[in-house]
Amino acid sequence: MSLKISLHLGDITETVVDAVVNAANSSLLGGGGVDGAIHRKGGPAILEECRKIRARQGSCPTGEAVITTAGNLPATYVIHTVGPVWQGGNNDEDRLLRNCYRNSLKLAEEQGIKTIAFPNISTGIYGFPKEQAAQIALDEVQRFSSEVVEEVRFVCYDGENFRLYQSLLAALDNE
Ligand code: AR6
Repeated sequence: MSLKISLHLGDITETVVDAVVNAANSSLLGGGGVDGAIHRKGGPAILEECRKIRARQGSCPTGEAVITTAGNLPATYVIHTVGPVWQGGNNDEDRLLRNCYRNSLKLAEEQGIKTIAFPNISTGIYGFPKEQAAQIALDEVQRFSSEVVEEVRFVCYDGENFRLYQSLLAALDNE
């Protein structure tokens, strides 16, 4: 079945879903942006599980995803995925960003997750052009068919991303 898509403007750390996705870095040890916010509000239990994952598998490659508890967040899980750093567009950035969405959704499916919220991966500190990133995100979610995952919520923190998603979603509705 295809997934229901919804759009919100706000802070993903306040989102009530089964899993929120974190735009992490490959160290999995936290950082700024949404990663910083998730670790700050979620508390030390998230970092503790990230450290265990690192001890098991080493760092998380770009485009891959891992799952931990959500600690004190209202969500149950955090799926940490590592977006590509924008380097001009000729370094496989599109494919790697697609992998982030696809691998996060696959992991959600494996864990029996019904509702999942994504931030706008790579469009902050990592500098990915916002419109291109939004098209990739929507396209990957539309391609993903699941008997488990029911709803994907895009949580935009800035108005520019929110308006981009609004117009792309409106165009889809009119197709
Ligand atoms: N809720 C939802 N979205 C947010 C929040 C929030 N609380 N805070 C920021 N955003 P970024 P990246 C949006 O920079 O570009 C970290 O240091 C933000 O407006 O968080 O993938 C990691 O450790 C933007 O649209 O992630 C990595 O080193 C989006 O989240 C690096 O940043 C992504 O911005 C990853 O960079």
